[in-house]
Amino acid sequence: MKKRTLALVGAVSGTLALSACLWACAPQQSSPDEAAEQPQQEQAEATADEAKRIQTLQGAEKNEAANAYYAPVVTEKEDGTRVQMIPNDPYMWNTAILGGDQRGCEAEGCHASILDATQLLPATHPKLWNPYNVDATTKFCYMCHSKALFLQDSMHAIHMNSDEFEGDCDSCHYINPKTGEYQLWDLVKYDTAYMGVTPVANVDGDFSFTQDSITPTDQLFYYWENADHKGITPDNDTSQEAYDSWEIKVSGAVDNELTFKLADFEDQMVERVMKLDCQTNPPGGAYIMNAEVKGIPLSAIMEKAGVDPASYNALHSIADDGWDVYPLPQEYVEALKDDILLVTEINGEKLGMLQGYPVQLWTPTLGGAHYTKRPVELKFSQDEKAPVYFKGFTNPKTGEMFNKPNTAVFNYANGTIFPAGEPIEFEGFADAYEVPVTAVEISLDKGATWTRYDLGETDVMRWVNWKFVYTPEKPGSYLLKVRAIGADGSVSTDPSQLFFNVE
Ligand SMILES: Nc1nc2c(c(=O)[nH]1)N[C@H]1C(S)=C(S)[C@@H](COP(=O)(O)O)O[C@H]1N2
Ligand SMILES: [Mo]
Repeated sequence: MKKRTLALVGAVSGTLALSACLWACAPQQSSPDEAAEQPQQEQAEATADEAKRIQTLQGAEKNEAANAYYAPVVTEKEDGTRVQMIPNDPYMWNTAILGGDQRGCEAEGCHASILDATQLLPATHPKLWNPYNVDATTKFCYMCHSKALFLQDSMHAIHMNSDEFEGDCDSCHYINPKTGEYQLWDLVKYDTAYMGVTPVANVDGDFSFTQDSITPTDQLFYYWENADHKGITPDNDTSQEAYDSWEIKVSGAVDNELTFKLADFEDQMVERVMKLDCQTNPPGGAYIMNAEVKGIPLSAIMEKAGVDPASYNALHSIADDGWDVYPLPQEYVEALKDDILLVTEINGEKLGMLQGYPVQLWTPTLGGAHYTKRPVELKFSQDEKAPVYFKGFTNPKTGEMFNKPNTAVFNYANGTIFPAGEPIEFEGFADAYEVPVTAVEISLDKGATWTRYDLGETDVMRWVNWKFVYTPEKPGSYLLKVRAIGADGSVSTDPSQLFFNVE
């Protein structure tokens, strides 16, 4: 079994794991030359020999050898963070038996990250990245691929038809011993499969929150899907000339059709702090920003064009890439026209190319899909069917909201090793689109108990940025879970989590 051998090589040597990975999973790489392959082969044989030798041992001797050989791997990230992805356990259950290092998308010899994997597909795919260092999971995929272009279909076909993939069902799946259900290993390993996660009931720490914090410009997420859904990231002109000449037409059920330039409304621009929460921000994902924005209120434009509230039921914002996917219903426009902005600056600077330079329509509290980048036309129309707006994503299997309320745990990589006895500052967001978030709840025992932190009244125009300072009492592996409560009584159906270690 080639795959097992590779994985064992990876378990004992990071350098060898890398060369094994290129060989196993990157078809575009030329295969390593004979000379380089030779010592690797020997090493693989040596480690396979040790596994065989352990089988022949008994008692304390076996324990000692197995504990050394199957100890979970600790790696060091570029920034010096030490990371251990698998909890320690006295039976080496997690490694020797379950083979945790050989399972999941980022197993030894497989994908460096699932974000990169999307770019290896034979079709174009929107580029994704992980703002606030929040690890991507397959939940990212599921948000778009649960109603069409089914993930199950594509992932099974691509892996089973691949010359590189040498795994089996167990590589990606976990068969739940209680229900018999095939689950995704990566999504359930800490909750269900692994031993050695220390539970702390009714966890207690220092909780605080703010709605004033601003997403640093280098952490502003971007998402380009384009009207054709092919997701090719554009390379638009970001010159002053492009800004000065940008024209937006106001059309449809208006008294005066007009075309304006951004500078025409310079005097009427306002500044706000507002959030942008992607409609398909996955549970635990950080496709959200809270930014200082400057822009033209829609009400100023509507006044100039002369819009009669009774004459339309939809506002289409049509972009130069054809984006006109999510028109706004009349009631929403009329209620929020002073807050809907044509944004020309974020955090005191002109928009970046990825944010839709020179202008993006901000439709506060709605899903990010409504925030049209590079609009060229605002059309007030009487549509056959009044449009609906999107404020979070429904799980098609359960009918419950996937990401409303939603939270994420920022900054720390999964598996981070912290020093014992020192406070850890966890941080993240909580948001529920147009529903105020009223509480954040934290669990350190896989959701058996939750400690509630009430927020009082919060502003739906902004995110909730929470902080939780916690000092773990003893060394071990832990699983932090965070969920939020909405003013309508809703509770996150899929809490965010961070696996971490203390030594
Ligand atoms: N023209 C255009 N506007 C667009 C999109 C797009 O693909 N094209 N994507 C939408 C989606 S789904 C989101 S979440 C937001 C993301 O905005 P940002 O890139 O500024 O974060 O832009 C929206 N506006
Ligand atoms: Mo989105």
